[in-house]
Amino acid sequence: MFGDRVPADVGIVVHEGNATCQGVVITAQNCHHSGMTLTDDSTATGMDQSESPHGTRTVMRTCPLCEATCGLEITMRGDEVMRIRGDRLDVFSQGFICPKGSTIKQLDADPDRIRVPMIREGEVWREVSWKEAFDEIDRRLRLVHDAHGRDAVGAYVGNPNAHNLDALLYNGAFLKALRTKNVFSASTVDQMPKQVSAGLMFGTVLSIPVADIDRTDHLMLFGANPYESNGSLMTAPDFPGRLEALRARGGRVVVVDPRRTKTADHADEHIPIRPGTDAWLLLAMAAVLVEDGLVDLGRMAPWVNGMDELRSLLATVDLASASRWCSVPTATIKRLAYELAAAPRAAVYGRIGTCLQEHGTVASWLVDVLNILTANLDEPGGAMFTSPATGSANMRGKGGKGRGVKFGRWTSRVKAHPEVYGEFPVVTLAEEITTPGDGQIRALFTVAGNPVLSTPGGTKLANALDTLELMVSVDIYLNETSRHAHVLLPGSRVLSRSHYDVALYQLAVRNVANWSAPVVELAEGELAEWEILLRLTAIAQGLGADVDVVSLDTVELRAQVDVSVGADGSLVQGRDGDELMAMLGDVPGPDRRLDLSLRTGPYGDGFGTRPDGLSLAVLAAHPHGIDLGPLQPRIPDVLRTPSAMIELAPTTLVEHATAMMSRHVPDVTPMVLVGRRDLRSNNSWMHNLEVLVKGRERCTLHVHPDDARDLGARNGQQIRVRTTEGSVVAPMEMSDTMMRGVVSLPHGWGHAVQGTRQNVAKRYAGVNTNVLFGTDLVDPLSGNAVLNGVTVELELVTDPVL
Ligand SMILES: Nc1nc2c(c(=O)[nH]1)N[C@H]1C(S)=C(S)[C@@H](COP(=O)(O)OP(=O)(O)OC[C@H]3O[C@@H](n4cnc5c(=O)[nH]c(N)nc54)[C@H](O)[C@@H]3O)O[C@H]1N2
Ligand SMILES: Nc1nc2c(c(=O)[nH]1)N[C@H]1C(S)=C(S)[C@@H](COP(=O)(O)OP(=O)(O)OC[C@H]3O[C@@H](n4cnc5c(=O)[nH]c(N)nc54)[C@H](O)[C@@H]3O)O[C@H]1N2
Ligand code: SF4
Ligand SMILES: [Mo]
Repeated sequence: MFGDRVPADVGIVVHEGNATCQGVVITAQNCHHSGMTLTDDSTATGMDQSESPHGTRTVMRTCPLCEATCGLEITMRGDEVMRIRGDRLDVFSQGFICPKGSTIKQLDADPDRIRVPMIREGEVWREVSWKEAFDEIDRRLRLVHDAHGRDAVGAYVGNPNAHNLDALLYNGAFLKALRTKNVFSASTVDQMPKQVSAGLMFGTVLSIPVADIDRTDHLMLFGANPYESNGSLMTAPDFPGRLEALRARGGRVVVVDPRRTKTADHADEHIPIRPGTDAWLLLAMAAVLVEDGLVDLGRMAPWVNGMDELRSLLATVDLASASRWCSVPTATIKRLAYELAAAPRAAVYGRIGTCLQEHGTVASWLVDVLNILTANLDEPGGAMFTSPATGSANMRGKGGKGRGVKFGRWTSRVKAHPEVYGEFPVVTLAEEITTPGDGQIRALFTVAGNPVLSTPGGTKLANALDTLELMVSVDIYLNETSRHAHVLLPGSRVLSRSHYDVALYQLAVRNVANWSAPVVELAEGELAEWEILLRLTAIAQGLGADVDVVSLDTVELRAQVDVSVGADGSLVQGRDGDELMAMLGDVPGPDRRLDLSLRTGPYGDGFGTRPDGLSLAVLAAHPHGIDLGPLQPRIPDVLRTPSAMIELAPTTLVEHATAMMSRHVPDVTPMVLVGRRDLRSNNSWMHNLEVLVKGRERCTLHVHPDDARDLGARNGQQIRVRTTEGSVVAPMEMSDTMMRGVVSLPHGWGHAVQGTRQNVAKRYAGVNTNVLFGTDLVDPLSGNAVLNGVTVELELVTDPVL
């Protein structure tokens, strides 16, 4: 049955003629690019690489581990990774690499990585064939569907999906095939607030302006620490180097964070802020701009809707109480506003610190309000929209106007959370599993996610997972979440996949395109991740476990071709679908889908109508990527709002901000907890690599020295952190980087759990900070969990047993 598997490494036919194309002129319908810079290099790609005398070969590959999309130069001997270093010729990252980039070698070789499908019976895992695994899923899913209907099946999609071409191109169909309302993802413990504010203001889910970091004079970062995270919702390889260059050319960097982070240490100014109060600071700054006549809408003036509503809101802002909320002096607030207005080119950027809080959507909105009020939106050196080569809803069709976004089209069963972009907040997952009634979740798929460690109420969720009639995990580890599965399907080896950052290039600080060929073939018994997902799709559709997925893939591709051919204004409008199918080839998998979207995309070759345009073949001939140039102004074409305007003051946001301001400033400020990231870590899942976790302990509680003194605690002593939801005990690390009254514990730890197969992670277990958070605390506008600024009690643990 599975003999029909075709290795994913033979997909691309490189057309010789394209290999030397230079200075391609773009005639994209909604962008004004001058041309592509091609670093032409015929030391070709992936599998085609010629062997050296030592039997090694060197291949280029984009790192799939974080959002920075660094180019890697990988030396292989046969099937084995010998060495990984930064690709100095990569058009975007130019050789930059962080300590994680090279650990794909260790990840690939990790003996704990799951390679064979497994079925769990009680506590015992049995290795099975793919056929048995899919048959078992099909059988049990049918039982659940027949007895309880479609909504009895849920799905949780985790972060690595955003870095995996197979998942990016095949998950959507799988989720759709499930025909369930119960879809959850890591987005609601991450960036959902920004997606909501961007959707409301500009009309699509990823119309998120990024700071034009390479040209700006003044950058304000709220709740982001790119020196550790390498950036997020802003794809900028070597973010630290770009910040340093900004300062070297005389620019200014200001960091707003309750902790004096490494990024703050390298900035011109650090503004400590009380966690969860960014919305007050941002509102106050906007109010100063209006009050003092500093507003300049610049080129945006004709495109801005809602200035009067915004003015009315800002007129109610009381600077003094805003200052008391956020602990930033009024004089500083004023100065920050004046500096922002005075800088020739400035950008405000907010990230996880501004999202994982009750006012996350309002804060995310206000970040862009400041960009607009200071004439920095859509201007070089300001906050700009990327023009990616593929995948972007704001590059498709006729620009300037659209349907906009709608939320709350349906609500969750137990707590009536509104749907946002088709998903429910993950905080509600456990109760949707445990609360009896119609629509109760009885089967769950997790795809590359570890919600037991990553989402609030981890213990509750773990217990809930044990009550499921069917749980299927597609994962590379048997970990804190997948150990609850009945069937574990191993995700494929990273190096066996091709790679293209369909998602992250939509938020890049330059327009770039880079495709990586698979480096190794799938071994006997391995299945490509796209094929796993497609087979699950077929099962969910009721087609059974034995479907010919290759034919199914072709049918789906044909449907996509037909959409393109039928679309008004498409580059291939009216063309013969058979002809395009023939040009896409007959090798199934993500590459021909990508090829279709590249060729019909804004820089595409239109299957011959624009011979100098992009196609997969062109990318294949440019293993270091293609630079499509600096960001370009895109207003009004980028807009997809029904009004054809930028919505500066969406009603729900104004209402939330108004309600927020009616609250009284608390007299006493309790001790609160925030998270943090460490350069050598990656959420919950790279802790099984000794090379990353060895050395000093990372899962420590950072406490300001004065707070430590009040506790009577010395460095290294164990502290119990308690909330109404739970408690953990972690060693204290005294740190004057902390604001007083704020402590910090990283997430993704807590590996001392029975029944997992992560031998290294178990030795560096740490504790799960997410057991401290309740599942009722959300930003109501986005459903995002509140994981920063939560009240905690601290206690020195004197009992040595604990
Ligand atoms: N308290 C607190 N909690 C947080 C955060 C915080 O700041 N504070 N941050 C949140 C954020 S931003 C995020 S994105 C979430 C992440 O939440 P999740 O996505 O749920 O968690 P990860 O730790 O990224 O887990 C990724 C899973 O994918 C698996 N995996 C890795 N590579 C592959 C692959 O190639 N194929 C397959 N099939 N599986 C793979 C890993 O083994 C792991 O099980 O955590 C959130 N949780
Ligand atoms: N090394 C490493 N890199 C990663 C990851 C990782 O786990 N490790 N995860 C990746 C993922 S999934 C994501 S989403 C990105 C996240 O990327 P970033 O957003 O840069 O993430 P952090 O480094 O957690 O920085 C968030 C900062 O917000 C601060 N903060 C907390 N609460 C508040 C608040 O209320 N207001 C303000 N202003 N600041 C606050 C914290 O102190 C912290 O310094 O990183 C990605 N990159
Ligand atoms: S910064 Fe991110 S993309 Fe770059 S090497 Fe490190 S993990 Fe990979
Ligand atoms: Mo994230």
